[in-house]
Amino acid sequence: MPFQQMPPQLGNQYEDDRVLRSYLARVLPAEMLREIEASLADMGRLAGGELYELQLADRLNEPRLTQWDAWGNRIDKIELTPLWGVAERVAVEHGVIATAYEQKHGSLSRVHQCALAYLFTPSTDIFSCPLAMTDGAARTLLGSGNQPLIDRAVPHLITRDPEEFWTAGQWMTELTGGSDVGLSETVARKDPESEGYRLYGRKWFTSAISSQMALTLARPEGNPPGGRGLALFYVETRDAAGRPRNMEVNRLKDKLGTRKVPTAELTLNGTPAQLVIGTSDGIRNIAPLLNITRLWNGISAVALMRRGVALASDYSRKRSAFGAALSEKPLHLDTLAGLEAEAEAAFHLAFYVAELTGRSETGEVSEEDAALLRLLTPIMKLTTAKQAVAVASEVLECFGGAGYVEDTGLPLLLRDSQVLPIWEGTTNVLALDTLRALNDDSLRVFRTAVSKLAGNVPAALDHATSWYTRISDRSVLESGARRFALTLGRTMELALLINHARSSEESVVNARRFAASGIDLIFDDQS
Ligand code: MFK
Repeated sequence: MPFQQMPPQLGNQYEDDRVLRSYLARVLPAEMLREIEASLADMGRLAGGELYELQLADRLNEPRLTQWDAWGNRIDKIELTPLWGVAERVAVEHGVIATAYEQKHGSLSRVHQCALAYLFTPSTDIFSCPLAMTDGAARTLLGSGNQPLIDRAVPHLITRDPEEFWTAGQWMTELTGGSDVGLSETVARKDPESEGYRLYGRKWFTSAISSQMALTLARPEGNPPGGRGLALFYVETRDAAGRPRNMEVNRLKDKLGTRKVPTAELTLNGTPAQLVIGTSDGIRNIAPLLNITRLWNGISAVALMRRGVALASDYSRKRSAFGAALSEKPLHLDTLAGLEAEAEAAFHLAFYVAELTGRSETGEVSEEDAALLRLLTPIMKLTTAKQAVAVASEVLECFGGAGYVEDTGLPLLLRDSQVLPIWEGTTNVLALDTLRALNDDSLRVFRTAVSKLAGNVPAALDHATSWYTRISDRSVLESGARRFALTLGRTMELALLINHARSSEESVVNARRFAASGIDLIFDDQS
């Protein structure tokens, strides 16, 4: 018989996930875990089975934009890939959004929801993107106090009925920039025929244009330049016949990854829109959406890391070289162990932010925890995103040439991970947001949290603290902001790992390894 290589396989992605299971056993009351475990095992079964198979079979399909019909009518029809259709139904029926809003288990519902999202994400071709924006839109609308819009849209966003479900878009990026949103040029004119406005401008990078509604920013005529002059608007994207409402989809983006996400360039030609909250301060008002999508970014990062590690570990038992399975080769095992440590550290940080987010949503959060959440959200997003790219790259290498070949489905992991440090704020923008959220109080709260979790303050945190308090020159502070934020992120990951290892012995080895993997990135000469 000629040699035939067995491909990697996945089992039930909940049952096989030691880190997820031991984490949930630690943070959830036993009764809650008993209640929700079937929902997690079900999602784990789908993610390791049916959805994964569909994902591999669907590999070459991409969304399509048809701008004109046969008779010259502008239709801008978007066709999605088959997996996206299935993914939407699965997400809705399994409550991947709804769980966080039904709040059957109070603040821990957010943890339950993030666990579902974590299991769902790696087999569903970044359908997590529209879900993240939908979740963020629901949270933003609910916090806006705009009852007519809440009544109109939120039931669709958080439903468990696929027929009723809407996704939401988040249209922020314009040609002037994805980071410096205050430069937005879209203008909002009062609509004399209604209570609302009409939007005119170009949106340059609008993810998941298939959404039924969107939250977007525009400048009401007469408002000053800058972020404060923008206002937050609600848009319903299509009319009853399914045609875009006074807007044109110019083209879909040709991207490195997330190719199943129909990301578009739009021209708004008088698109009807309604103010969500006030006539200014759009950036501040859209921040709740950003903070939820940044949480999803972190959950997606740890989910993709977990998927890579699961595939590489399984493959190591199926692939032999130099006389033994890779799983018996010391250097290969060492490589896998390094990946597992990074992935587990990142996991605990993302889910810690989920816990804090849940408590802030149910009002159970202390002032200190609120400050910690504000600080940790950008830190978590930027740290886990960088880890995801590094882990995905190493995972591909664990497969040798097979990891570089498209029809194994493996390159997708790297391409899709690469978006994580870019969208929702690049690493540098979020490092600067970390400085925005940092003050003496939040730094003190951060240090107290680390010290409680780890049992002491790691030297890296003392180093970061003394660097930060010593620097008075803003340009020096900015130039070191990324290293500073990553040091805080990795320090918190280590503290969370140490804490988890107290109740889960198998995490001890990951904590030891992670501690030796470069926590302190501060560069003193910069001062
Ligand atoms: C897999 C799941 C992933 C999710 C997929 C989603 C796909 C969607 C793809 C996209 O749409 S990507 C586009 C996302 N865009 C960004 O993330 C923007 C990145 N840029 C920033 O975050 C900049 O830091 C920012 C635009 C906020 C800077 O703008 P400004 O005008 O210089 O902000 P400024 O003046 O510092 O802050 C304005 C107010 O907002 C301040 O409050 P006050 O008015 O009370 O002073 C800030 O404190 C507040 N603010 C800013 N960021 C905040 C925030 N508040 C809370 N949380 C934040 N994160």
